[in-house]
Amino acid sequence: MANMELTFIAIKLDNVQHGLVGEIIKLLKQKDFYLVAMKFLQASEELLKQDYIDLKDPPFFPGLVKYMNSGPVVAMVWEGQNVVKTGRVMHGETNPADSMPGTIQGDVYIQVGRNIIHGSDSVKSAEKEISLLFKPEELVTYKSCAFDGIYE
Ligand code: DAT
Ligand code: MG
Repeated sequence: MANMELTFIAIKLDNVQHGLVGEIIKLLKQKDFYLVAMKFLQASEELLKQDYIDLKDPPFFPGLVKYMNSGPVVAMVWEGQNVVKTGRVMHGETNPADSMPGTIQGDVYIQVGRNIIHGSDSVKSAEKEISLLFKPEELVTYKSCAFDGIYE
């Protein structure tokens, strides 16, 4: 099927503390994406530096790594048609102040440096992020009994 993709989505620590993990899973599931892997971890500085390598030059990089390393995240892989793009639309803009109500960033948070959700911005970066966080055998791909009702 065209554009059947995997994306990497991580819910950051503040959101875990605010107890919104279930809400975000509910939204993605309600959209009929499939959850194919999930783990709860405190990402090491090395892992974060690798994941955010493209952002190593801006001045906020050390603060970003420190913030992300300061508590747990729920890391997930979701599957579905155009899930990378749709995941980003549901995520909202990088800066919560630019995000529309109805998006996760738009509904929940205020400051760019303290945002709550990470979603891959391309199929290529999703592949990289998934391989950083998950072994291939940790991805549980399956055909949902609802598949034929969701896709034509
Ligand atoms: P996104 O999280 O929308 O994919 P990004 O990949 O450009 O955005 O940035 C990753 C994280 O870096 C973002 O969640 C928060 C932080 N960040 C980005 N731009 C920032 C800025 N101007 N000031 C402070 N932190 C920033
Ligand atoms: Mg990004």
